[in-house]
Amino acid sequence: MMNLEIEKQLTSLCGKTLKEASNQEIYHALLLYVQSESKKKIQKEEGRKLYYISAEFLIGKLLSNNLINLGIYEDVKEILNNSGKNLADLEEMELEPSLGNGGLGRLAACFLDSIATLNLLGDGIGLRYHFGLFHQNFKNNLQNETPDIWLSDDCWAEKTDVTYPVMLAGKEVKARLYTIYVTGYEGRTNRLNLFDLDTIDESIVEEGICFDKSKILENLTLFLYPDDSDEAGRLLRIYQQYLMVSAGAQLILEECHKRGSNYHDLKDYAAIQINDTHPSMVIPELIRLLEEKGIEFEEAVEIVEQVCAYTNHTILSEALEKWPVSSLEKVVPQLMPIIKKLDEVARKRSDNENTAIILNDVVHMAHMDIHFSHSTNGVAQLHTDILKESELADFYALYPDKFNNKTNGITFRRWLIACNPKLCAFIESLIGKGFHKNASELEKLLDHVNDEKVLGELIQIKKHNKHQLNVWMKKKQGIELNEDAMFSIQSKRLHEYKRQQLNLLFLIHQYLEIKNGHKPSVPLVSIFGAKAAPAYTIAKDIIHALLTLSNVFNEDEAVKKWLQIVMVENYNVSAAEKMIPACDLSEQISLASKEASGTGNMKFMLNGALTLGTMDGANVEIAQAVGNDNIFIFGASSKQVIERYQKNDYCALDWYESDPNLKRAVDFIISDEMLSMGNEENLRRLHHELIHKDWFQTFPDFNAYLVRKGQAMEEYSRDEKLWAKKALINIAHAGFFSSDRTIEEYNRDIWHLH
Ligand code: 26V
Repeated sequence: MMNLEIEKQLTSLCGKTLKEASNQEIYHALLLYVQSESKKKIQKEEGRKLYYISAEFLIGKLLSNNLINLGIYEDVKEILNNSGKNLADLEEMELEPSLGNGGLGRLAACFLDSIATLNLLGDGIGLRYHFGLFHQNFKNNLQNETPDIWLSDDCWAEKTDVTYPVMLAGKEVKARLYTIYVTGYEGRTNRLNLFDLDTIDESIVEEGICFDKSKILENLTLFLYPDDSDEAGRLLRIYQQYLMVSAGAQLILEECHKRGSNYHDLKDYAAIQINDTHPSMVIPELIRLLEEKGIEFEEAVEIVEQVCAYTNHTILSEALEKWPVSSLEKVVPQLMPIIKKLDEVARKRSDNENTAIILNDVVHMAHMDIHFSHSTNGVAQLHTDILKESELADFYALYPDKFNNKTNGITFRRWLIACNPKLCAFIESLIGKGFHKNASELEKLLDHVNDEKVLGELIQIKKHNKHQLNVWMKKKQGIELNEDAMFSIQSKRLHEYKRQQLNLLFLIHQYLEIKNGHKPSVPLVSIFGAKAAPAYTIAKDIIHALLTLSNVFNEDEAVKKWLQIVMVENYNVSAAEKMIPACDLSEQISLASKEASGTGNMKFMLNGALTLGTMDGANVEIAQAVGNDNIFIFGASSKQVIERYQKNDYCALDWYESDPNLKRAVDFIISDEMLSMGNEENLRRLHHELIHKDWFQTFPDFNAYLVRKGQAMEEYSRDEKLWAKKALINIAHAGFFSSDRTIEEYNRDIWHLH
């Protein structure tokens, strides 16, 4: 019945039968159909409403996800099959919106899914970038960047005729609202509100991702996070952020007013979550707008503090935004008097200079957030503890009640149901479908961990997923994977603190051991997915070294069978959906204390990979959940690392000189083999950086990493059933890492919706 109705609608939208229609026409019809079905699930707005403001929403492709959430995925698949069409082909046609850099943006997308699924009233506010995070390709073993195109006629973002005036550097521009409907799993529909200017000109893009940064009206939303290594780039970021928060704040006030707010009671109508410091200007902007409505400064400050809450996503000081007063004076002169008054208020609240907002003519955005919001949260227990004990200790002393932890989570709809249909169906056959909405039900799997048949099936599913990844890689990059090998995957942004270079040193060590006749217990395919920021030289050198090493292995017939490095080009959400289900060993090897949470770690665990990791971020909570027998932990603790930084006595050269294995691996980077296939400049720079800086302390953890990874490989090769049992235990304990749980906690402790 359902099928007939859907088919009728699709046929009418195509204007011809599905058999006759092209894939493009069917895709378009499906988009319209899904949008109209989603709109039917918009509910009346009652009570307080959440606004999640974020410069990034890494939503990924939407077609399958929306079909799943609307409960019509299987129906549509069948209808298409009956007409000789294939849903997977249509999925391939969708251009992926990569409107985020990594974890922070993906988290925002998972949260929108969970908010709608839990039937909570909450919209996102962000920017409609014309190009997402750059497209990465490899040429001569180097990363190249080109624009990432996602806008087309078949785009999920609907243009509206709603606009808001925004003053940028004294000139008024018109921010236009675009809407993407966000439908929860068997839940309500909310909105993702994205702002843009009509004046953007895509033709000003020059070579690669370069463009004239001075033409603000033409380039403001052209790219996600332009390079901020020069003044124009930094200014552009302020322009972007202000466009988002000013239009967003006007939308919030307008909506609340329409629903009956007199502004004095704004807290009864709105909760605003500030995702990192990118949207922090919403605080002074709201105060400015409330003053325009006739509210006194003191009361406006009070209202904003009741409404706003702030999430911190990193302790890395270079990532905490601080804007020169002179830049803000230029772009947002209307905000500076307010920020100065807020600084005075802050200085009255505490005479500790460290908690001031303006220091040496620089505005500390995070400081403003903590003073003038009612909640500051970290994103994993360890991260929150570090914020309280060290990074933000002065603020914690001032506002102990504002601080709280909200351990990140992921949506199981995308990261299990959609990306791993075989595993999902198998779990359903064992414990039913309850876990779709109640993730803790996965614990029922614990009843099956000693069932040989179940473990056998789990092994088959992993084999199938590895095969699928192989097929995909062959098609995409012409690379063939050894399916009988263990697949270890490290996929995340390339950053020294995440330590892809530690993995590189391991691979070199393994290679040299094989050359010396010491075969590993199992062949290893080491897969990477990682984009380096275009201006991040060392990160690019690490990519170069990995690609070059991969060539060295491939050229060596004896080694090739045992060791393979695969760099997946342009790692994005779609690539992650293919890679994660195929993983045996999940590499989460950041320097302890540096990774605020990580969310890839959760995705891998849910898909039956075992974690090889440091006691960092949410790894700590994963270890607690699964127990030490079911995870491979290694390396220095966050306490040791923090102490080393405090003492400032870490000397990479000492470690290098005192460990022959380490020295051998590091020096291989500039060996004849490497230099004959790679660039001397890149390789020498990396070698030098490691020996003389190694800022993220890979050397002290090198041996522990070798040993632990060796153990993991040995266990994997010795007893596949035992490995599968451990994988099943990981899946069973993944429930805590559902973003539904995270959102329930945000709502319980911060937003108080319903
Ligand atoms: C940004 C930058 C910008 C320039 C210089 C270096 C640098 C280093 C790190 C960052 C990250 C900023 C915030 C962020 O994306 N944090 C990530 O948030 C995720 C979601 O909470 C979390 O899982 C990741 O651990 C955390 O790195």
